[in-house]
Amino acid sequence: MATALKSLSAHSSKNIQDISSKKFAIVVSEWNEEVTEALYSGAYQTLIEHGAKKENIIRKNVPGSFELTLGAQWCAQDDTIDAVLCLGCVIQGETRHFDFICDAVAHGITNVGLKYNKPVIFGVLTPDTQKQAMDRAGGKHGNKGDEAAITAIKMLGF
Ligand code: DLZ
Repeated sequence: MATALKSLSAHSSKNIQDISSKKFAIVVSEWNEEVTEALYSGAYQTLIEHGAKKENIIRKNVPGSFELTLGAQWCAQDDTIDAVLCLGCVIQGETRHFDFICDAVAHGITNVGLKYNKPVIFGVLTPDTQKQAMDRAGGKHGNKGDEAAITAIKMLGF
């Protein structure tokens, strides 16, 4: 598995620009809350460490990852928002629900970014187990929230 080899929190310094005037929206799914709160902490801290101002980071919650797309759209349509980070965790269950949610949110988030012509970042974990999720939410494989924040910063420096 790719993330077993590379920490999600590791990144190069290429395309890291001044983000002190940039405004970010972070949309957080409430499902698997222990995981998504850890993703949020990682994303928020990474933006702050790279120079974002607290007042320029807004947080919005949605019930589940399926709703990340609409939450992202409501944020992206605000002209003052420069980038949107979508944070969620869909854990594989016994039914096909997992596939439907993952497909919908991946396509939905992609489309919002293309429609509003701004970075809309896929910070969604899709593990088989809660343990794999925690390993990627500040555990031994880093934090997907950090990766989402760095990705947003790098896309703003494109
Ligand atoms: C229904 C559901 C299930 C079974 N599993 C998850 C999950 O692992 N992660 C997640 O973020 N959301 C899950 N949901 C909720 C859906 O994303 C969505 O909120 C509901 O289907 C209502 O549209």
